[in-house]
Amino acid sequence: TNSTQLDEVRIGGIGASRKRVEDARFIRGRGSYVDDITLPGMLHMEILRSPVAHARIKSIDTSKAWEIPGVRLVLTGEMAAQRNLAWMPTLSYDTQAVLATDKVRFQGQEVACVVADDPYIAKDGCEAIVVEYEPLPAVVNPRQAMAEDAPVIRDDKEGQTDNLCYSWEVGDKEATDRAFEQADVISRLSLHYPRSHPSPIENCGAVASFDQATENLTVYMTTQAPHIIRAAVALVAELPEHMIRIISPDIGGGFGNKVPVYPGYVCAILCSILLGKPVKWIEDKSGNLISTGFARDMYFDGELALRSDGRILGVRFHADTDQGAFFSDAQPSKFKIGLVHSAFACYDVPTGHITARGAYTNKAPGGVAYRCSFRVTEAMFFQERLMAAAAVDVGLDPAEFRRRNLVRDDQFPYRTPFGFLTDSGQYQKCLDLGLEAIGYDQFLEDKEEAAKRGRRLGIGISTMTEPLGAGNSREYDILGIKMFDSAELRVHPTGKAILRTGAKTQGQGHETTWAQIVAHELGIPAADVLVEEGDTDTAPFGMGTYASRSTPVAGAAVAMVSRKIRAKARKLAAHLLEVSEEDIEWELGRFYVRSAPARGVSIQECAAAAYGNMPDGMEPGLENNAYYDPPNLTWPFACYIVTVEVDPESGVWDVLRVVAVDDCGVRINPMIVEGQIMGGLTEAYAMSNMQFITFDADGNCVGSNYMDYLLPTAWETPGFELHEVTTPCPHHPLGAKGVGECAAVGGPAAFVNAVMDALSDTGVRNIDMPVLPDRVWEAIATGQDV
Ligand code: MCN
Repeated sequence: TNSTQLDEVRIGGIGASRKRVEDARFIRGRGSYVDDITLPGMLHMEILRSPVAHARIKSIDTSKAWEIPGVRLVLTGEMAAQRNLAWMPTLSYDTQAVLATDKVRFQGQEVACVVADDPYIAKDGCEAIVVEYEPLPAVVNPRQAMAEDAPVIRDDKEGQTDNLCYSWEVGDKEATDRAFEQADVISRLSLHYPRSHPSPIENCGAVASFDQATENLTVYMTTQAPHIIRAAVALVAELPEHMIRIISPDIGGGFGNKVPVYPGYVCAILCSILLGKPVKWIEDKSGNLISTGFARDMYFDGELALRSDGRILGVRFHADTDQGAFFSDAQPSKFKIGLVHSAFACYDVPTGHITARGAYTNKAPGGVAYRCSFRVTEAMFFQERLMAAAAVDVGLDPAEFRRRNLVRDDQFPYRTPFGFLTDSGQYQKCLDLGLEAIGYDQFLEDKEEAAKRGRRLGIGISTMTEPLGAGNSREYDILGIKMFDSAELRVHPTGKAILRTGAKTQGQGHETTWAQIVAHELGIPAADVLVEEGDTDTAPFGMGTYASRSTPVAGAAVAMVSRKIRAKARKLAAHLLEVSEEDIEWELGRFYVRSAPARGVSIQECAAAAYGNMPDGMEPGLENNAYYDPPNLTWPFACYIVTVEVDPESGVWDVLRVVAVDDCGVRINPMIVEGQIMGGLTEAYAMSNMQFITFDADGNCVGSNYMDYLLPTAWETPGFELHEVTTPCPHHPLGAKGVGECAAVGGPAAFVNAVMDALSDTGVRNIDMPVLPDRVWEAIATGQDV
């Protein structure tokens, strides 16, 4: 065969389950992470964190720290303030103290930092700092925080006289109230989605290097969004952005944890500017777990208005969110994104109304978009828990109840109850496939049979769609800015290529999949395409990787830039073949003359011509870039079904089977997609029963270590049975939809619904996550919600 007949799978195009090229270095321990960066003369920074959650700082005595040999700098908030750098930018435009001065507002808050010759001296320096705290009463629950007599936590904010962070409502209240008046059945549920933490293997860290000669700043940094961070660093460093280079090297997991700006980054940059030396800061595990990037912590009360045949007439709910001491979610007025996009979006619900409040508390800032767009996980969990409860209330089988309400294929494009446009899907087909795979009817029989012998089996379903691909300017106006992403492709004379995007992989496999898109569009073998991300000096401007936006936005840009390259290559081919462009046909990797198909040139031959044999008047070279602003979000759909057995004596529950049906449109690399789904399900399983982080009345983080906040290993994790439905996205150039977070978002409800189903005869409606054995045992013993 010649290059013209290369089959797409063989060259590693779309649909090829190509092994991840980056794994070759990861599994050999040859990845290069921030902590692997060593620069000449580099110093080390440690952070002193507050041991208490709420206290006035009476004094900070750093004198003993300065006396330690090898200590180069001890930085406090007051010193930062002298450089006008007391505050750092957050996503929400809230102001967070880089280092606390007047008060500490959560346990783990950064109070001072020490730079020294090695990290151990820096740690000794931190221990030598004496801080006098005068304890203040702490508030650790948003509803407590909103009570009249609660101490005001953010008294540093002008005009802030209570702990209310924001409140908003969306939807049609009147129409929704009417729907509830007309309802045959009203089904209610209240629950708490607990605080959780992304816990990537690699903690946050930075190596900041300010060159006093050129006044250029280079920061190696664990960030999911290098270009956005560069804008924030420009503010902090008071340098123009062309003098700042952010390099995000290999990242050991992000999961949303590495989107925000954290005080540690800012301190490292400040210290490097002050000292004129490279400064490395590597966060430790406990620092990461108690203070960096919490998520969730939302209380829901809601209800569904139902007709007796099970059709939903309307939905309304209220959500109270614990924001922690600083507001690190998206901007308040835009906070609705995510939650409102996704709530009941997969169901045919005529009307809905949501109210929400956020409160400041003495906890570390919450609100990181942990493997979800803002608050989607919470919304989907509440939705699917309420759906399960409503099925019981209306006397329908939960699968049948969903089938009656899921948006039908012929309803697309479909406006969700809160006004967003979903454009494609086969929801019923996914549900049916899931039911068939799990052997639904047989399981119900087995369950009944087992019950006769005192065994408790349960089955839980969760179906959902979510908006993936933050990028669309109209439908997803995040932070009030337009979003997009970018790709730049340079094909060398040999036909080998280098591709750079504005996204930043943290383990998702972009180095593999972006090359597959180029292979698909140009017929260049994927192995001949080198993918680079994460360096603001070389990569085109982009918005980073989170909210599963990379395939929908950056991936589309990769296709678009490849198509631009192909258009120029076509001109080169016409020149080489001495025919007009109109007479040329394209097949994977080759142009040929329509009337004489044997006469053709490969894409590689065109590349060579671009650098020496181009037609007169043509600009040399074969490179281009593309910026892509998608016309809509992408809307993947998923159906997760879990079966469990609960031991009534101990409350322990075992997962029997997990079936997942995911429709993320065209899969670029099916194996990577499956990996993403398995990873998400693993996190969903852990959230449902392993991860316990709570705070005592004084705001101390209980369970601030990995003995209590358990990370799932292969040992605990159940097996997953994955199935696929493909409904191409109508507006994505490749028909792909995002997938990175679906299973983490939709999974938790399937596990909890399964346990609740096993307890269906007890009258218990809800057990809050984590559904620990003692909670299950108590629920069975008392017949009460836990
Ligand atoms: N993919 C595909 N076909 C599709 C959709 C996706 O082949 N139809 C592939 C993509 O090309 C990419 C991967 O699947 O290699 C994930 O793509 P996408 O859904 O676009 O998500 P992102 O790349 O934007 O990743 C973000 C998403 C999020 S929001 C979190 S959080 C998360 C996640 O991905 N964090 C992760 N998965 C993670 N996986 C790892 N290993 N580490 C993290 O930190």
